[in-house]
Amino acid sequence: MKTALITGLAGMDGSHLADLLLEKDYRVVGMIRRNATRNLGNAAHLEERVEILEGDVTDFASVMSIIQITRPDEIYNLAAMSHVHTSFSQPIATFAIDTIGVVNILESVRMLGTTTKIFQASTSELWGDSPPPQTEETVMRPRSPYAIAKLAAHWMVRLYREAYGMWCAAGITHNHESERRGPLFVTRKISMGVARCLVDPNHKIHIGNLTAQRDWGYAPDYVRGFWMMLQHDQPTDFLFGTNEMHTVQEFIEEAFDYARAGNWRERVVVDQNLRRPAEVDALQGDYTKAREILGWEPQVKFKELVRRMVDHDIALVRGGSATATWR
Ligand code: F7E
Repeated sequence: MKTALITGLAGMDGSHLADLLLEKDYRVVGMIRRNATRNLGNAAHLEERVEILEGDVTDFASVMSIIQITRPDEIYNLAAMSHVHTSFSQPIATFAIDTIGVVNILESVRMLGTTTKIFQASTSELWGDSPPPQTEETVMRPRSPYAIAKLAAHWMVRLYREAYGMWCAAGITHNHESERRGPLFVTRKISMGVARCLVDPNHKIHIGNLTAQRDWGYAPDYVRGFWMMLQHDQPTDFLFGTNEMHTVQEFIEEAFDYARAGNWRERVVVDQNLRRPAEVDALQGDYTKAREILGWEPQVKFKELVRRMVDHDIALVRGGSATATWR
């Protein structure tokens, strides 16, 4: 039985990955941040099936001791401050979590001298304003504290691979979403907002900009790619995307059409306060390398993704458990 250590277990990707690895008969250890109250977030349904250890990626001692105690075959570093807009107001915390976090893992494994394979979650935000479509070779021109912190982490992983021959690699993921997505990301904001519009004639959805273009895929497809990367014999970085690009407005239109929620223009308010100090306009991931080397393909594309998220949130609203106003 293989052991996997997942940092960020309670997040969207962490919980989907744990679901996958449990199906594959892994022993799954999840690291979650210390808190006065235990909050497993998206991983609440896994409480009985995974080992939960409290620790923080920014704290070298806890990272080192968790790796030493659990002796994982594979580490998936998914813990991050992942909200790009927030990174502008919290650049230092973002650097601590998103850069130092992976260095703590790399250093621990290097010092322990184990053969542990390490997966690092890199991001399409690394490409910033490099024009689409992007590939692994596209020049990286990051445009947020989040992206710059992740870029440093990305290069650290590469450095440890080249300098010390360690098995570590990054998955450079374009936007990926699911029914478990946090409500402050634009897709979930829209799917929850549309569901709310069906039951509340006065509800408005506040959106920062309608024209940004993203390559939106389905998170369970992407975590399958992370696992496939670590089963490959060579450590090398892979891009995960769907090679499609849609505007925020298209996501809104698709969601309103599918939910039959009426004219979206009467419900969406463009709110300048939600604009970022610097925006990344267009991201589209050419995933040829992952397809050719790993045999990876995204199963769920744009329309199906929108439908799944909207269906889920309509069910939540109708069940009465999603009554908050999301902004
Ligand atoms: O924004 C625009 C926003 O916050 C998508 C993270 O997982 O993917 C995610 O980062 C786009 C941007 O995701 C609102 O300006 C308009 O252009 O859903 P998002 P993100 O910033 O692309 C990458 C790959 C990651 O690595 C990140 O960790 O939508 N947008 N109006 C808005 N975005 C938000 N959140 N809220 C708005 O009202």
